[in-house]
Amino acid sequence: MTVSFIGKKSSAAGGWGALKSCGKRLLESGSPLSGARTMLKANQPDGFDCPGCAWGDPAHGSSFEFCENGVKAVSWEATEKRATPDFFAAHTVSELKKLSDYELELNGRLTHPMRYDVASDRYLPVAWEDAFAEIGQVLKSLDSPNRAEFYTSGRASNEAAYLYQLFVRVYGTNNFPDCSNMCHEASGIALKHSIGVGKGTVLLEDFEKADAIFVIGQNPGTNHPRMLGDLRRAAMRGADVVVFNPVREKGLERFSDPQDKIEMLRGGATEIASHYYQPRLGGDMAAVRGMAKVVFAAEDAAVAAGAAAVLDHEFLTQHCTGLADYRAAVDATTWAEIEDQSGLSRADIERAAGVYMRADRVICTWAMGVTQHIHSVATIREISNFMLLRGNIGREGAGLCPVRGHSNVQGDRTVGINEKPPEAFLDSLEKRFGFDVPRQTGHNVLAAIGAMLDGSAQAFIGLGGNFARATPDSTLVEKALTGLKLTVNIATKPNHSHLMPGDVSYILPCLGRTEMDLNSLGNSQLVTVEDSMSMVHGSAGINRPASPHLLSEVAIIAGIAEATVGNAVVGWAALADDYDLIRDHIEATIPGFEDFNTRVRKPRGFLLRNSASHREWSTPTGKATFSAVALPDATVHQQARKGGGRFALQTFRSHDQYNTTVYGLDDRYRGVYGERQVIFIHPEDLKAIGAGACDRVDVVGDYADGISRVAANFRFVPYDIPRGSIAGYYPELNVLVPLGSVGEESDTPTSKSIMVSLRKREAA
Ligand SMILES: Nc1nc2c(c(=O)[nH]1)N[C@H]1C(S)=C(S)[C@@H](COP(=O)(O)OP(=O)(O)OC[C@H]3O[C@@H](n4cnc5c(=O)[nH]c(N)nc54)[C@H](O)[C@@H]3O)O[C@H]1N2
Ligand SMILES: Nc1nc2c(c(=O)[nH]1)N[C@H]1C(S)=C(S)[C@@H](COP(=O)(O)OP(=O)(O)OC[C@H]3O[C@@H](n4cnc5c(=O)[nH]c(N)nc54)[C@H](O)[C@@H]3O)O[C@H]1N2
Ligand SMILES: [Mo]
Repeated sequence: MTVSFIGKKSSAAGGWGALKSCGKRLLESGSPLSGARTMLKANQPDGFDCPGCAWGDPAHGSSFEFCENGVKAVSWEATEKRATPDFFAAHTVSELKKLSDYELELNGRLTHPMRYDVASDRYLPVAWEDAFAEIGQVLKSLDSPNRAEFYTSGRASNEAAYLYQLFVRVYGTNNFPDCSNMCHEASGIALKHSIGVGKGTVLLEDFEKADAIFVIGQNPGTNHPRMLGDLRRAAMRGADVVVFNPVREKGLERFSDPQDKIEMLRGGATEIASHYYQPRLGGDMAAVRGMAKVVFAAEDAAVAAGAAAVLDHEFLTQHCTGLADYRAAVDATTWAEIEDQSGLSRADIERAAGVYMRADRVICTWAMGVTQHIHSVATIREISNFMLLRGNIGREGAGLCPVRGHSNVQGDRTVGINEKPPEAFLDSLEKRFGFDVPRQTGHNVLAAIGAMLDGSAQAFIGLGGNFARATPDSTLVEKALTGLKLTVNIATKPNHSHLMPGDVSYILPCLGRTEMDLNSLGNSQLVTVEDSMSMVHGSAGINRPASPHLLSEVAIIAGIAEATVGNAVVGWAALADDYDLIRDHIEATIPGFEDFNTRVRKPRGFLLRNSASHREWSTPTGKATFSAVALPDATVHQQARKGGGRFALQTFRSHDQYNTTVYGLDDRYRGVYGERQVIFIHPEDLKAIGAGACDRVDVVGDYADGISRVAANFRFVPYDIPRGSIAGYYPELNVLVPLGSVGEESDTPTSKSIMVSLRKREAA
C-alpha cells in the first residue's frame, strides 16, 4: 500500500475537488435542499437505486456511499427547472435544434405529454388518452409489426422493461434495439461462448479478497466512482491494481476518498494503480495474449525445473476445453506482432504477467475501452482464456467483471429486452399468456437504423435514452428518424432525439427514479433493478414528481399497449396499478426470480444465480471454452499508421456528462475547463503535424464509403496518450463513427476505433 501526502491542493481524483463539484452541481440544479435530502436516500435499502452507474452496493455497513457523479445524476433529475408547454410554445423545433445537448437538457424536466405540430413547427400539449389513442392507431395501421422499432435505454426498471417486451411481443415483433447494443454487447456474446453465461462472475465481496485486479479499458474515476472506493481499499491492503489504458486517467492513479475523514483532512490520497500500461487503441488482445505467452513460458520452465506448476491443471482438466488449440495459437503469435499491436514492450508485458502469476486470486474488470472495437468479442474471449489458465473463474476473490453502464442495463436484458430471445423464454411467455409469440430474430440498433434508412421501418418508440445522439453517423440517423410515420420518446428531459420528428411525433414525460410512484390507492410502488454483480434490489422514489401530469414508465407502456393490442391477452391497467403483479409474471417466466416479491423487499435484495460462478458451464460442451484465434490482421492504430496523416480516434466521456447528458463543460481530472470541442493528442504528434496547442482543427472521417464526415472546429489538448492514438468526447464526435464500422459478431459501433485525419483550420 502506498499513501501519498501531497498537500491539500491534491492532484488526486475525488477529494475536496469532488465535494466542491457536488455542492456546485446541487446549487446549479436549483434544488440544493431537496437534492441533498435525495442523495441521502440513494442506494440505501429503503430509498431508490442511484440512476448513475451499475456498480454494486456494499453488503455490510449502512453507510451512504458518497459519489460525486451519483450526486450529479440525482440532482440533474431532481432539478427544479421545468420544460413546460410555455417553453415549447416559445421555441420552434428548428430553433431548439441549434442548442447544444447541454443547453437543451438544461431546460429541465418535461411536464406534459407533447405532440408535434408540423404547421407551427412546435410541440403542443396533448391529453394522455389522445396520445395513446393516436400512437395505437398508427402502430395498428402498419402492415407488419416488424415495421416498428422499440428502443430501450438501460435506465428502465425491470418492471417497465418486462411490461414493454410483453407488449411488443403481443404486438408481434422482436425488434428490440437496445443501448446495450452500443455498450457491453461484446461482453455478453464473448462470455456466453467462453463460460456459458453473458454476465460477470464476481460479487463486490470478491474485491475484498483479490490479490490482483486488472482494470482494462475503463475509467472508473469518472464513470464508476464507487468502484474507486473498492479499488482503493484493495490497494490499501496491498493488492495490485494493474491498469491497461492508453490514456493516463487520474482516477486510476490516485484517489482521495471523500468518505475518509482522515485522508480528507490530511489532504492525502491513495495510489490506486500499482502498474499502469498504456496500450495503443485496440491493442488489448495482443497485450493479453502476450501475458498468456509469458504464463505458458513460465509453465514450461517450471516443468523443466521440476518446480510447482504455474497453470491450474486440475481446473483445466476438469473444467475446460480447447487449451491445446489455444496454446498453439499463442505459440504462433510472435513477440514482434504482440509488441507492435499492443504498443507495449515485452518487458512491460512480462511484468504484468508476473503480477498475474504471483496472485492467488485475480479479478479482471473491463468496460468500453474493450467493448467498442472491431475485435472486441475476440479480445474478451482472450481475457477469459487468460483467466482460465490459473483457474481464476468461479472461486472466491477471483473472476470476470464486465462493469456495466446504465444502472439497469443488465436487468433489462435479463427480463427480455433482447432481439434474439432464448427459445425457453419465448416458450414460457407463450405458456403463461397464451399468445403466439414472435420467433423471428428482431432488430438490434444497427439493423433498426438500416431498416429506417431503407424505408422498411416506419415507427420508433424510445423507452428512455437519446437514440439519435447515442448512435453513429448522427446525420444519417436524423434523416432516418424524420422519415418515419411515428416517433415516440418516453423521457424525463428534452433531448435532440425529440427534435427529429416523424409524421406523427410525441414526447411522453415520465417519472424519474428519484420520484414517488403512487398507484390508485395512493400506495408507493416499488421497482427493481439488477447491478453489475447480478444483485436484484428494490428502488422506490422519495421526491414529489416534477409535475402532476407525469406518468410512470410502466403506466405509459400500459397506456400504449392497451390502445394498440387491447386487453384480450393481458389486462394492462391492472398491472400498471400493482407492480407486484408484474413481478409475479417475471417470477413465472424467468428462472432465478423465485419468491420475487418477498425477496426484493429484503435489504440489498437477492443474487441472481450465475452458473459460471459455481463452475457450471452452460456451453455446448459443458465446459469453459478456450478460443484460439489469431490476433487481428491490423488494429485501427496499425491501419492509421500506414500513412496519410491518419489517426486512430476514440470517443470517451468527460467527467461532467452522463452519456449524451452533459452536466457541465469541465473535465476536471483531465484539466479541461469550459469546453468540449477538444482533441487529446501526444505532444510529439502535434509537432509532427506542425500544429500548436492553440490551433484549431476539423476532424475528418477517413473511410472510403463516399460519405463525408466532419466534426468541425476542435482545439488540441496535448496529453499523455500513445502516439498515433487520439481521443475526444462522445456525443460531439458521433458524426465521425460510420454506421458500417461495427464489432465482429457484436454489431457494436466502433466508438473507440475510428479512423480520422486532422485538417487545420485557417485562423479566423
Ligand atoms: N458519470 C458517468 N457515469 C457513467 C456514464 C457516464 O457517461 N457518466 N456512462 C455509463 C455507461 S452507459 C457506461 S457504458 C459506462 C462507461 O464507462 P467507461 O467504459 O469507463 O467509459 P468511457 O469514458 O467510454 O471510457 C473508456 C475508457 O477506456 C479507455 N480506452 C479507450 N480505448 C481503449 C483501448 O483500446 N484499450 C484500453 N485498454 N483502453 C481504452 C479510455 O481511455 C477510457 O479511459 O459508464 C457508466 N457510468
Ligand atoms: N461515440 C460514442 N457513442 C456512444 C458511446 C461511446 O462511448 N462513444 N457509448 C454508448 C453507450 S455505452 C451507451 S449505453 C449509449 C447510451 O445511449 P442512451 O441510453 O440512448 O442515451 P442516454 O444519454 O443515456 O439517454 C439520455 C436521455 O434519457 C432520458 N432519461 C433519463 N432518465 C430517464 C428515465 O428515468 N426514464 C426515461 N424514460 N428516460 C430517461 C433523458 O430524457 C435523457 O435525455 O450510447 C452509446 N454511444
Ligand atoms: Mo453504456
